[in-house]
Amino acid sequence: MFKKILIANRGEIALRIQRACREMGIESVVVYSEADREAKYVKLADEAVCIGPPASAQSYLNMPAIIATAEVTDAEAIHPGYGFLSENADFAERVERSGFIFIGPTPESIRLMGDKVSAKQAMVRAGVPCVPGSDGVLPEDPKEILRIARAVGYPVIVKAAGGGGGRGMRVVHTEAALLNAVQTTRAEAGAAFGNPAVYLERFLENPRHVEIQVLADAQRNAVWLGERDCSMQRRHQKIIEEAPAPGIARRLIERIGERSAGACKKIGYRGAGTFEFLYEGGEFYFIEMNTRLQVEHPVTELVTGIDIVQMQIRVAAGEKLPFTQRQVAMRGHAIECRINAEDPYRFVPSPGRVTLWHAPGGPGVRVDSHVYTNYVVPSNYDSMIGKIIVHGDTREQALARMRTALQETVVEGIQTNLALHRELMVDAKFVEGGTSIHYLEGWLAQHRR
Ligand code: MV4
Repeated sequence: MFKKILIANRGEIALRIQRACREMGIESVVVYSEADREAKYVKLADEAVCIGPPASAQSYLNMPAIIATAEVTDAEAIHPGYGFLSENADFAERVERSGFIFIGPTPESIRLMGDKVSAKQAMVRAGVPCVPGSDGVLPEDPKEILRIARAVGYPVIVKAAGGGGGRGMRVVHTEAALLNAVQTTRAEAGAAFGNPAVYLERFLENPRHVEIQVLADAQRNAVWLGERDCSMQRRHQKIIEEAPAPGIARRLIERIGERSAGACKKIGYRGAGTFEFLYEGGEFYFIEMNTRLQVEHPVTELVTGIDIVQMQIRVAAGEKLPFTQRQVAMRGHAIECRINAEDPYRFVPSPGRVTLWHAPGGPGVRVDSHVYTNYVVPSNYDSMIGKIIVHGDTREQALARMRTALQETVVEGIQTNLALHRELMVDAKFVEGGTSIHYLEGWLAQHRR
C-alpha cells in the first residue's frame, strides 16, 4: 500500500479523501490555492503546499505545480477528487509518466469515455442499452443527416461528441429546424471542445436520471454497487440524490447493473465509475459514463457499507477487490442534500464569512463539509459547501431523518439553499418518489417569483 498520497483537490472532497487516507494509515499531502489558506482540510493536513493564486487555472488545474509537489513531498500517488483534473486523460498520462500512480482509470479509459461517441459505441458493443440514434458521428451530407433523423424519429437531440454533463446539446422538434441546429451545435462544439463532431439521439421528453456506481480492479474484476436517482436538478446541477431509485423494479436495475459491470470487464476498466442512464417508460438508456468519484458517492456508501474512496486507493495500488458481487448487499435508503452557498431565489453564488455553522447529527446522519464557524467561502470556486446525507431502514425513515437534520442545520452570514431543501422534503410529489429531471424547474416556476 502507498505510504503517501497527494490530494489534488479542495473543499469537502479533499477532506473526504484525507479521512480515507487516515483510516488506512496513509499520509496525505494537500495542495491549496492562496484562497484556501484557511480551509479546514489545509489546517488538518499532514502536509500542505500552496501551489498558486486563487484562479483554478493557476492552482487546482496547474499540472506542473501539482506533479512537482508530488515530487518534492515524496508522494507515490495522486487522487484527483471530482471536477478539476479528475477526467483529464492528459493529466492522468503525465502523472504516470512522471512515475506516480493516478488514483483513477487509465488514460485510455478516460479518453474513451470523454468522447461521447466512442463511449456509446463501446457500450453498444458491451450490450448496454443506449438511446436510439445515429451510429457514430453525423456525416457532412445534409440529405444523410435528414435521413438519419427521420429514421430515429422526432423530437431528436443533437449532442457534441466532446460535450457531456449538459454542455453542447440542442433539441430539435421538426425536420425544418434540423440542419440549422446541427450547424450551430457543430460550430459551438468546435469552439468549446476543439471537436466539431456531433451525434444525434431520439429526445426523451420526461425521463429520470438514474446512475449505476461501479468499481473495478486491475485484474478485470468489476462489481456494481446499486443505483442512485439524481433526477432532482436545476440546469444540470444536481441538488438531491437518493438510493435506491423509488418505484423501479429490482430486476430492471439488476439487469442494467450487471450490464454495466460487464462493460467494465470488457473494456478493462479500473477504479470507480458511474454509468449514467435515462429511465423512461420502464426502460433504461445509457447516455454517458463518468470516470471519477462523484459528489453523490456517500449515498451508495450508506446503502452498501462500502467505502468507495478506500476502494479507489486499494485498486490503484494493485489490490484485488476484497469482495465479490454476491457479497454486495444493499440495505435501507439514503438521501443526500447538497448545501450550496447561493441566493435561494436567483441561484447566484453567495460567498463570504460563515458567522455560525451548526451541523446536524443523530442516528443515520452524515455530514461531509469543510465549513466551520468563521470560515470564509471563497468566490473563486463551486458554491457547494457541504452535503447532508441520511440513512434509514426505509425511504420514509430517511425522509424523516433528513427533515430533522435540515431543521437542526444552522448557517449564518451567507445565503444557502437550505430552505429549498426543507420545502422539497415535504413536497407531496417528491415524498411520493419518482419525479423526473424536469420536476424541480417546474416546481420553482410555481413556488417562486
Ligand atoms: C438527453 C435528454 C433527453 N434525451 N438525451 C443532459 C446532460 C447530459 N448528461 C445528457 N442530458 C440529457 N440527455 C436524450 N436522448 C435529456 C438530458 C437532460 C438531462 C439529463 C440528465 C439530468 C438532467 C438533464 C436535464 C436536461 C436534459
